[in-house]
Amino acid sequence: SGFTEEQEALVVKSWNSMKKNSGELGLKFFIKIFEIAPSAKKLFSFLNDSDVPLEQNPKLKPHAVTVFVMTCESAVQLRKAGKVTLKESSLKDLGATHFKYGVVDEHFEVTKYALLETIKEAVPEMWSPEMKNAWAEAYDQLAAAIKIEMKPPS
Ligand code: HEM
Ligand code: ISQ
Repeated sequence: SGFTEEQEALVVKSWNSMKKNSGELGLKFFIKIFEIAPSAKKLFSFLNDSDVPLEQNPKLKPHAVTVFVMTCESAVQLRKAGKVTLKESSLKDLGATHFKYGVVDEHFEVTKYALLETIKEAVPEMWSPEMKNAWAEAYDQLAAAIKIEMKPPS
């Protein structure tokens, strides 16, 4: 039961194969989110504050890559500890930031779908139902941990 060593290996293996193209991957990830939920663009201050086209925005790729890296780390934590073990202070910060920018449950769903689609297209030769489940579980648990802290800062 819980998150297995095999599941962790599926996530880590696919991430190791994807990360050399992480910039391109991050851009694709963002574009997928905005295709499904165009209004989500408004949430990101660094896109609104900028005059350059989306794909040239210097902050876009590093931001998107962070979500991949954190989901991969979540997989490692779930296997080791059975839960997401981000520092409480960083979870509080993440929760407060996402609350402040108006992120809601539907955004988490769209982002999950876009993440899985992006991985499927990046490593088609590795992709399997088991790999999809492993990434989905790691993402869901990370998202749940963030959502618990999504409230006004106290
Ligand atoms: C900011 C991670 C889900 C929208 C951030 C930051 C991180 C992060 C690390 C930077 C925090 C900071 O600057 O203090 C994650 C992870 C997610 C997730 C790991 C899922 C497990 C989402 C979703 C949305 C979203 C679903 C909405 C589509 C934003 C926005 C910001 C942000 C709008 C602030 C960007 C800005 O500075 O303008 N996220 N995020 N995030 N995230 Fe997420
Ligand atoms: C969520 N939070 C921060 C950055 C992101 C980049 C791409 C997709 C989702 C994100």
